Amino acid sequence: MFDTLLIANRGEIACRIAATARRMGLRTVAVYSDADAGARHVAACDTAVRIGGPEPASSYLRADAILEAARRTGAQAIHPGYGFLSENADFARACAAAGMVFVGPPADAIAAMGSKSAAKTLMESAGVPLVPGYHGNEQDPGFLRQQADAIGYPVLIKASAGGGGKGMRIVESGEAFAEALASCRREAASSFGSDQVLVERYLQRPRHIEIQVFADTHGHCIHLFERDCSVQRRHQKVIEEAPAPGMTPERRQAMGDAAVAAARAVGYVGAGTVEFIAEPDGRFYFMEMNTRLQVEHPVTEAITGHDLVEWQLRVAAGQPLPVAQDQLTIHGHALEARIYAENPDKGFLPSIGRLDVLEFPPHVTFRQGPVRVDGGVQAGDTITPYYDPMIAKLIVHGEDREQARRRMLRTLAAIRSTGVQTNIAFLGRLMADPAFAAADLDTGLIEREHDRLFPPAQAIPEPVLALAAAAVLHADGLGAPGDPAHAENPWAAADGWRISGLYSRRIPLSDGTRDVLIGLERDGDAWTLSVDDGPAQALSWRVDGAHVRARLGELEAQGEVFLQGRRLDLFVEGRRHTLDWRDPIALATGESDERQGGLSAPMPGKVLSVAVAAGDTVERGAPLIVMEAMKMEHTIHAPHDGEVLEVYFAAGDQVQEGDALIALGSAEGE
Ligand code: MV4
Repeated sequence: MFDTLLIANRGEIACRIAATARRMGLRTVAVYSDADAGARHVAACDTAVRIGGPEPASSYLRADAILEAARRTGAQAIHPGYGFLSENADFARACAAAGMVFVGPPADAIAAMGSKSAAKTLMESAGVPLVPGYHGNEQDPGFLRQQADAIGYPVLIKASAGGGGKGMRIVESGEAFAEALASCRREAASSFGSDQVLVERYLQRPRHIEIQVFADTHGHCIHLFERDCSVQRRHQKVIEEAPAPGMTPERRQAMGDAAVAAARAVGYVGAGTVEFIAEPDGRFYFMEMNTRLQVEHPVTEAITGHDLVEWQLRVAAGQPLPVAQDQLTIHGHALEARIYAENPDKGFLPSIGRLDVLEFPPHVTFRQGPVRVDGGVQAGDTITPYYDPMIAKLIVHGEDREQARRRMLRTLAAIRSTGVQTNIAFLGRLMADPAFAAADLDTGLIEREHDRLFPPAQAIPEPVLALAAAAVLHADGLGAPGDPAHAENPWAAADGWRISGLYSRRIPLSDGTRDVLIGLERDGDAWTLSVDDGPAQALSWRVDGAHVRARLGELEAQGEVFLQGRRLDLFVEGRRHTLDWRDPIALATGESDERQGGLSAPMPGKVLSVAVAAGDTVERGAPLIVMEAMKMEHTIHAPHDGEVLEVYFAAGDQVQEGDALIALGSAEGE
């Protein structure tokens, strides 16, 4: 076994690899970019080397800088994690050329699985089942149309060099084929540099079932059962689980055998995943092979009891696999949920900013157990636009699926995070969804359950308002006067008035969709609260740290409240409510924050198109600029009616976070 391992990655996976390497007694080397100098993965390793700027292209994707870091620190092995250089055959070769062990498969195996159509040809000859279709080199449109007719519609045209759902076209009929082919070719050429396509029968509601395989350099190749990753949105996995609900021993054996045959056909070594799509009747077809460790590997670790990173390191050091196929069994059921800094109500737009609070309940551990969290960020860290905005993965293990599901629900409700938007509430709704609970899984689940998963905004519940008022009055020093923080406290009652024992103040709050005005009155020791000038109800409260109890009339409420600047995060009955204190000065003048006239970039990115020019008059809500940030499109809309005074950027321009994009004059006086 080598004694020093360099981890050529960041975040959650770098922390996870470091934990196993250290447990095995290895020295660990982290690499980091300028955006990551204070990151958890740096602290988790014995040594750390800076490799460049915040953009992946100038750091985590730089093979030269990583190899130099390995040489300087005396590392003999490099673990690429996932993403970045993990499936880069040239990097695997460069490691070997530099005398380093690449913790992954042989470069030729990576390359063999890199082209979807070549991989399918190879799999066909290895006896691995494929979706009926054509994946050869003949690309004449007439020929491909004949193939599609023979397959039967609907068919799917896919870019041979594609993957992850990009460059695919569903074709419903022969008449629509030529146009779809041309459009798929154009996208394939511009996205992947090759316009080669393949044509397959289109499965309407497939399940995504993948098999974890492992091979060593001694000729052993085994599988560690399946994972079901059907719950996805736009080809991003959301929930993964093992075993797959409804799997029979016979089907498991057939899929496991096919996956091992696939791995053997390319001379595989190390950890890999063979991805299949499956039909409701259980028929399954090879899709692609991922030649690396996967994000969702912890569910397999949970049900098998083995540490897959330890196996990777042993195999890379030339040791045989620690167990044979017949020594593996499945224990219970595991679920993984990916927690992201993103806004499900805005098309899952990444949410950039400082993670002010991040607390997991005490039953959570950072290693294998009933509730495991794998994370790469901690409270105080910033979610930047440079990397995937994952906060953590939550992995629960139960005796059966229902126990695991309940554990997941309970744990999600007990996470405290503030500062960025997260998908935690969405994950909770997904876990509670009847179709998910009944394991009625396929890749269309999130879309089909849309109305249940994206409920319309509700009025802010009264208990939440009572707790908000209590927390504000408490922070305001009512009960703790003379607090030195008081002067800086935006919640301080600048707008209150006192005459003898009487005191009154109004707190304007907004949850982003609704505004509410809390009215508070004090007479001696007695307080009342009214909502939007409705009837006053008696209010009393007690505060213990973040924990607040309040009584409003007959209503008893309790929860945790975090105050940060003008923002109030309340965790009540398993749900987070974020309320902003609306600026009373802006309210008084009828100006909201956006009405200052400037419209700024919410995050760094590129301007894709500009819909307006100086001199145009626009109505509130009109699209002004489309930008691309974090691989997603984001449209900037007019916050109010007005005249475009100036446009500061053109299509193709790079913009920084906070850059003013457009000056919009107010509509008044026109
Ligand atoms: C398919 C398919 C239906 N029929 N192929 C999407 C990404 C790539 N890995 C393969 N994908 C699909 N290929 C045929 N012939 C449906 C999908 C698909 C999908 C597959 C796995 C997981 C999620 C998916 C979501 C939409 C479409």
